[in-house]
Amino acid sequence: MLGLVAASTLSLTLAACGQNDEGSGDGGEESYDWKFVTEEVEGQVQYEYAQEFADRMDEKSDGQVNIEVYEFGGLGSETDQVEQLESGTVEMAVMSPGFTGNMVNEGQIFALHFLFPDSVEATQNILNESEALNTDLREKYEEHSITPLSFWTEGAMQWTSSSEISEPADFEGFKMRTQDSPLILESYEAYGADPTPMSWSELYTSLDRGTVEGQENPIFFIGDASFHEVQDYMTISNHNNYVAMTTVNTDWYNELPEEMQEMLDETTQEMQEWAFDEQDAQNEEWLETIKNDEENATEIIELDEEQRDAFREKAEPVREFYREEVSTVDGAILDKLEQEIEEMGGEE
Ligand code: 6CS
Repeated sequence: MLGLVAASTLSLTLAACGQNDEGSGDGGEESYDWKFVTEEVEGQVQYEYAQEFADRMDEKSDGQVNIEVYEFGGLGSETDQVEQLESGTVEMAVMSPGFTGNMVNEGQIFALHFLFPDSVEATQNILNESEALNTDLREKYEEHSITPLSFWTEGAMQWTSSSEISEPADFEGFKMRTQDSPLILESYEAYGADPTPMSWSELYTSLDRGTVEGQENPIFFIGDASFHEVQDYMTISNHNNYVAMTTVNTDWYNELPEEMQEMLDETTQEMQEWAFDEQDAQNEEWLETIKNDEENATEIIELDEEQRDAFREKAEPVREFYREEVSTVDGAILDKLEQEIEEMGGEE
């Protein structure tokens, strides 16, 4: 009887780690079945990232680790996925901080416009090296059972719209779709816009019907999700970088055997370069495709520095709002990040 209790306790513990004692790996070794959910679909950066991650883990572990990758949609909305990771229903997720905006206040730091350098490469270096993000912000997420193992860019963000946007006044009363984060709303209110949070699964139809008039995203996503088909303008504003996080459930991760944790960490680090190259190639390719799509002509407006400065000026007070109204540590993480950006900043 005791043996039975002990055995079932062990298998419960193992199941909680996505770990099977029966083992399908070589020589009867333990095997691991993990779920990895993404906010994007096949072909898009997050999904391809997770698939590559799964392949590398499979190879390194000699088939012991089996990661099932989920496209966006199958497991609910982006915020549903945040809850699934938090509760441990899924072990791994690529997550955008915008969808944790109502949970991890400090994570909204990525909503601040004109914070990171203009160069995507310099931004990625900061995401790799920053202690403010990789230590301090990570701890804030861990209070909610979410461990961000890495931060990586999916490219510079641009605006698409049904009317021209080249100066802040063009945003006056403009119905802007955003992710569900109070600071993203604040950022667009600072330009005079009327922001509405919604899942991207509803965005094509909402743009088509005029429920919203514009949105922000990296170019690959604008093209792959066909938003340019239902928009007339794309403004190259580079007002922010789209940052994604590779996240794991904190308790699950902490309870993994050491060698599995190391394999995960090592793969996460290797994938930083892969992700950079993937977004770079996809963003470049989609820019050409959008430019050459004569059936769905999109007017591309490239903002010059003076025009960007006008937006930068309006965006500046949002940092104070973050410090005073959003941050639970009086903006300490932002202060540190600003200093790191200054030190590592790049092109200026
Ligand atoms: O705009 C969005 O909500 C989506 N954009 C990207 C680049 N990835 C997933 C996210 O949900």
